[in-house]
Amino acid sequence: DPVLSKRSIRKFPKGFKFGASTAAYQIEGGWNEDGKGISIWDVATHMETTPIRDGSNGNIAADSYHLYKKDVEILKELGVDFYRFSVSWTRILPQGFSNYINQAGINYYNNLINELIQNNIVPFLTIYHWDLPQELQKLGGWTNPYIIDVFADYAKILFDHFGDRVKFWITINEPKQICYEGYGSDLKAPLVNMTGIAEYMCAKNVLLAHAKVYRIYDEEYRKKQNGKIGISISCTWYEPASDTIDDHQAALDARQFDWGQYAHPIFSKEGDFPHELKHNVAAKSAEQGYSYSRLPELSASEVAFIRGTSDFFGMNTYTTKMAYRDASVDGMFPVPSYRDDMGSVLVKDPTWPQAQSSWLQEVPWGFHKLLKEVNKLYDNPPVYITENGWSSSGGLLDEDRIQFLRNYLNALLDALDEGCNIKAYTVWSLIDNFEWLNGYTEKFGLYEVEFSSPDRTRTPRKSAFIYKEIIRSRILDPNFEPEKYVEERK
Ligand code: PNW
Repeated sequence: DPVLSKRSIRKFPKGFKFGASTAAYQIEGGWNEDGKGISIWDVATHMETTPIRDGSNGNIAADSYHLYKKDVEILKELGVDFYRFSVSWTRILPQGFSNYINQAGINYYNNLINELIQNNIVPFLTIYHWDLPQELQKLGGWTNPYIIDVFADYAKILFDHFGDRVKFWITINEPKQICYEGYGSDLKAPLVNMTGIAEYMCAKNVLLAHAKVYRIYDEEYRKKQNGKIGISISCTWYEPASDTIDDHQAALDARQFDWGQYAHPIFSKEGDFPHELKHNVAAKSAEQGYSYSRLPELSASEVAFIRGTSDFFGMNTYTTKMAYRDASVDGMFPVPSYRDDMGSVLVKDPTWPQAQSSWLQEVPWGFHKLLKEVNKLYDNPPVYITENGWSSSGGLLDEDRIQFLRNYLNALLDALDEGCNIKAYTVWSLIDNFEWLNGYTEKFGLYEVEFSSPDRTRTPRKSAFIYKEIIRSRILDPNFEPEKYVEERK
């Protein structure tokens, strides 16, 4: 195995950046404070029959709305180069629209950004990480093309207020999770659950909204503000379960449905949705009696508008799955559905280390293959790993997270050696937080948060000391042991 054999002390290249990541709804709390409006996650978590595994919500979460200085303190302690956080749309625009700006929301993010800068931490701002204003959901949210202009209005307000100090922007976090999980299933708010239809309508609007915001930044702000702007796409590696032609096609289709759907229109030379997606959805739609493909078309001018609209490839990546295809696929999935359109069966390998999250297994060689594939498909774009991390059930001695972190960074170093243009790595997450439908049952933090305490005390896990040393030394040393934990073991 080319990845694991190189387990020696390795150095990161000059200029490589390290960060940590969070998202507004998952950490802030203050859900109805100081004029904030209601988002689809406020609605989902307050439903009478809760869809959240432990019945919890983000009303207080890690209370970062009040404790942001503590967050900056621990970021400083870790020594990160940058902090990736997201802005709550309804804190700034309570109804979603730009006619009324809530000054308290502007103040909160000004305070956070200024605190970061004072501590030499670069702010990396995600404009949209899933907390859509409920007022816009009433209009259909991301399935209504009206969202494109409304989103652009919101983004301009952020550029106007924060762009003097924020030089790194993510337009949209993880289109697939927004569209497939939110509209094609009930795995995320707004729980629309209309697969085969809604996730594709969403995909087109997300791409156009992203592209519009990129072009506005490029044309109206870049000269003055001199920043970089891109999108974060969640990418799972799909490995053929065997060497048959069918299994290779199953893995390829899975990759193109999962992330090619969003990456190909933006990063490929020819633009547009990938061939596999267009072909499969059109063929299935015709078979099923639809008079047109359930995948909306992108016109030639839309293709051109979307293509090339990202200064870097923002990659959120966690895991790998096996893909196969055989006669058993027939009738396996509902019709119509995204999964039926894809036509691949996706399975876990029980021998891979398993995290607390059911979908998450440690597969460093899959990360390596993913980096190589993105390099090949999209002509070696600059890649920022904008999320990567591991969930546990809790506890401070998180050896499994440390192993994950080291093995994935080792795979990243291999990809760098082989010519991939990877610029930055961001761990998910800085602190334990509200893990969407899984509530507080999965802990992703380098720092533990005591959710039962009104102070929401943040305590470094062992992995925090490991990450801190990696950042300090810019070296991956598999034998490093932090003093505190060496002490504790004696
Ligand atoms: C991300 N996958 O979602 C989100 O951006 C975070 O808000 C979230 O807390 C974190 O990961 C952990 O769940 C993803 O299976 C979840 O490929 C799963 C996948 C991708 C992204």
